[in-house]
Amino acid sequence: MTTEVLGTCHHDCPDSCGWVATVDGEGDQRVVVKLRGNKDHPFSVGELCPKVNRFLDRVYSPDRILTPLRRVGPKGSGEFEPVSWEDALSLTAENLHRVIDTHGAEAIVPWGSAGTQGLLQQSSLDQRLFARMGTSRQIGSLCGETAGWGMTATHGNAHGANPTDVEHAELVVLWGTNTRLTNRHLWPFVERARERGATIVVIDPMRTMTAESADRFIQPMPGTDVALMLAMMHVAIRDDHVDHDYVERYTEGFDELAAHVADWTPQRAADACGIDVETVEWLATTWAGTRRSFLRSLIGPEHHDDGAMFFRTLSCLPLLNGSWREVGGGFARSCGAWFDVAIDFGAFARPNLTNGAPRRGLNMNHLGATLTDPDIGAHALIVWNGNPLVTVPNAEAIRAGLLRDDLFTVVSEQFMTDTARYADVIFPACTELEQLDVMPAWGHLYLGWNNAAIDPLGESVPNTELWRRIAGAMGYTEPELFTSDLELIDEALRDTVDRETLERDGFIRLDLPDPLLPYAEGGFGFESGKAQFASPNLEAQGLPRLPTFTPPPPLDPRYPLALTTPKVHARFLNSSYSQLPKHGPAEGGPWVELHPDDAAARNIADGDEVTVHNEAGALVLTARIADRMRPGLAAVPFGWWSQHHDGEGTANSLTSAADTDWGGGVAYGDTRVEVSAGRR
Ligand SMILES: Nc1nc2c(c(=O)[nH]1)N[C@H]1C(S)=C(S)[C@@H](COP(=O)(O)OP(=O)(O)OC[C@H]3O[C@@H](n4cnc5c(=O)[nH]c(N)nc54)[C@H](O)[C@@H]3O)O[C@H]1N2
Ligand SMILES: Nc1nc2c(c(=O)[nH]1)N[C@H]1C(S)=C(S)[C@@H](COP(=O)(O)OP(=O)(O)OC[C@H]3O[C@@H](n4cnc5c(=O)[nH]c(N)nc54)[C@H](O)[C@@H]3O)O[C@H]1N2
Ligand code: SF4
Ligand SMILES: [Mo]
Repeated sequence: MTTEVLGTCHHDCPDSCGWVATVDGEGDQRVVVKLRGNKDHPFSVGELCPKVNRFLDRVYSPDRILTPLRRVGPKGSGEFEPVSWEDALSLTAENLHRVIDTHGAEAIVPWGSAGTQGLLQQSSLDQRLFARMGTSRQIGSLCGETAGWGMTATHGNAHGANPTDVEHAELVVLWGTNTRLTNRHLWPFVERARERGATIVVIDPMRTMTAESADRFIQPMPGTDVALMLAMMHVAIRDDHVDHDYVERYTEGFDELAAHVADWTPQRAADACGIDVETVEWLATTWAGTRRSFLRSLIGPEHHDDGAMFFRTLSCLPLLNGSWREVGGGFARSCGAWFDVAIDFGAFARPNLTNGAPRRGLNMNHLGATLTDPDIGAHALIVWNGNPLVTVPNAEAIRAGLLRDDLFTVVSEQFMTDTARYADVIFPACTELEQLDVMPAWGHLYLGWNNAAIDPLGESVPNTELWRRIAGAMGYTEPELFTSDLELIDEALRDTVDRETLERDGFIRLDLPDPLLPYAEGGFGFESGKAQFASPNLEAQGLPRLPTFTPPPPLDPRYPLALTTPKVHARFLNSSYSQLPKHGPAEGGPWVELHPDDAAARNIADGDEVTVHNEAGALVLTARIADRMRPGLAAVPFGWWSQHHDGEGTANSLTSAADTDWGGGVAYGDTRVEVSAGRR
C-alpha cells in the first residue's frame, strides 16, 4: 500500500518548492519510494531541481550519520565510534557544565545556520536552551541581513515587491542574481514577461547562465554598482523622468539627492564600473523611462564592503520614476519580511530564562577569530544546520580553532562534513522527510507545511528533540525547554493562517493583497510613512546620509586579481550535496576560472594545475580559461569540501572576512588573489 504525504523543501533556497512523497509500507516500516514536485504549488508547479530530484539518495545514503558518535582519533581525523544517546548526552552535559564552572557560560558558542529553513528546526527551542545556559549569543548573518538592513535604511522596513509580479514588467533588471541557477522557479515568470515584450537585462561581473539568456548583459567590476545606480538617478533627474507627485507625497530628501547626484554623470559611472558610457546611458534612459521596470536582486552583491549600500541605493531607484505605482514595477528581494503576517518570529524567545544577565553577542562570520582569540575565550562550540569550516571566511583560522584540545565541539549533522570531522560529539540529525515543520519562504508569498513522511532513520532526531534531550541531560527542568513541536507551531502561527487549508494543501498564500503593490501609495516603514533618500538614521551611526559610492578595496600589487566565489553548481546547495556520488563528480570541479588575457599573462593554459593564493591561504586547482570572466576577475566556485581539494583548504581558505558596511554580513567578494602556474 502506498500513501502520498505533502511537504515543502527546507533548503536555504528562495523557491521553497512544494513536494509530494510517495510512501510505501506502514508504521515504522514506511519507506519513501518517490519524491516529486507538487503540481498544485503555485510557484514551483510540480518541478523540483537537480539537487532535490535525487533527495532520496541523500536520505537513504549509506553515509548518513544514524547514531551518536564520539571522537576516538585526533581532532579532524574523522575517527569516531558509535555510542548510545545516553553516553553522548552525558559526555556533552559533563563538558558543558565543566566549561560553565571553569570559564563561565559565555565561553559556550552556539553556531546555527539555515541547513533547514523550517520554523521549528532552524531556530526555536535552541533560543530557550542557550538562554537558560547563559551562553554567548549568535549575531550577524552569512546571508541576507546586510541586504535587508540596506533596504530598511531607505524603506523603513525590508518589504519589497512580489517576485512573481515580474511577469507584468516591460523591463526586467536582474541585478547581481543568477536567477536560472539560484532561483530557477522564478525564471518562467521572467520568460513570460519577455513573451509579452519585456527586455531582460542582467548586471553581473561574470557572464552567468542567466546572463547567457538575457537580452542585454552589463559586466561591471564587482563592488562598483552603486556608481551605476547614482548615474541612473542622475539621468532620471536630468531627463525629468521623475514622478514628482509620487516623490512629493511619499518620499523625503529629494532635493538633497538631486544635488548629490548632479555630478554623477554616465561617464563618471562608466569609469568607476569599467563599462562603456553608451551602456550606462542606455540602461539609465531605458530604466528611467519605463515605469513598469522591475528590479530583482538576492544576495550576491551583499558580499562586499558596500553590501548594504548596494541595497540601500537600489531601493532609491523605483522611488523616482513612479515605478512602485505599477504591478510589474518596483524592486523585489527577499519576501521573508512579509511572513510576519503569518508568524510571530519572537514567539520562541525566553529572555527570562537568563535571569536578566546580559549575554554577549558574537558575530557568526567571525568564527575563526572567536575560536582562536584568547580574549574571547571560547571553550565549547555547538554547531547545527551548517558547515562553517566550508562556508565561513577565514577557514584556516576556524580549522586552527577546531584543532584546540581545550575546545569541546558538538555538531548535529546528517553527514560527516568538514566541520563534523572536528567534533568531539556528533548527534545524528533527521532529514526533512523525517520531521514536521512549517516553512516560511523568501522567494514567494506561500507558507509551506511539511509533514514527516517517515519515522526518523536510525537514531536520528529533529533539532528540537536534540535541544530537549540536552536540556534534560543538563538537569534543567523549566517546562518551556520541553515544548512539543505541535505546541511550538501553535505558539508561533498567527490567527491569520487557516491551518486546515495549510495542512490540507501543503501551502497557503499569505493573507496579503493581490496584487501586492506595497508602496503604490506610500506606506513606508518610517513614522512619516515616507521613504528616505536622505537618512538621518544612517548619519547618526556615522554612515553616509545619502547613497554614496565607495570604490572597492584597491587591488594589491602582490594580489592583482579580484576573486569571486559564487554558486555555480546546479547540483549543490551551498556546501550540501558535493560529497554525494551523483552530485560532486557530475559538476567536474573544483576549478579556478580566468579570463584568457589574465591566463596568458601568467603562462597558464586551460587544464593546467595552478595555485590560487593570498595571505590567508593557498589552493591548488585546475585552471579553466573562460571569456565569461572580466579581465582582472577570477572565480573559484564555492561548495566543495576539503576532500575535493588537494590538501585541506576550500574556497573560504582564501576569502576576505571583512565585515559589510552595516548589517553584520561578510565581504567575501572583496578578496584579492594571485594565480600562479603550477604548485607552490
Ligand atoms: N543551485 C544552487 N542554488 C542556490 C544556492 C546554491 O548553492 N546552489 N544557494 C542558495 C542561497 S543560500 C542563496 S543566498 C541564493 C543566492 O542567490 P544569488 O544572489 O542569485 O547568487 P550568488 O551566486 O550569491 O550571487 C549572484 C551573482 O552575483 C554576482 N555578483 C557578485 N558580486 C557582485 C557585484 O558586486 N555586483 C553585481 N552586479 N553582481 C555581483 C556573482 O557573480 C553571481 O553571479 O542562492 C540560493 N540558491
Ligand atoms: N565563499 C563563499 N562562501 C559562502 C557563500 C558564497 O557565495 N561564497 N555563500 C554564503 C551563503 S549565501 C550561505 S546561505 C552560507 C550557507 O552556509 P551553511 O548554512 O553552512 O550551508 P550548508 O553548507 O548547506 O550547510 C548546511 C548543513 O546543514 C545540514 N542540515 C540540513 N538539514 C538539517 C537538519 O534538519 N538538522 C541538522 N542538524 N542539520 C541539517 C546539512 O547536512 C549541511 O551540512 O554559505 C555562505 N558562504
Ligand atoms: S532546493 Fe530550491 S529549487 Fe530545489 S527543490 Fe528545494 S526549494 Fe526547490
Ligand atoms: Mo544564502
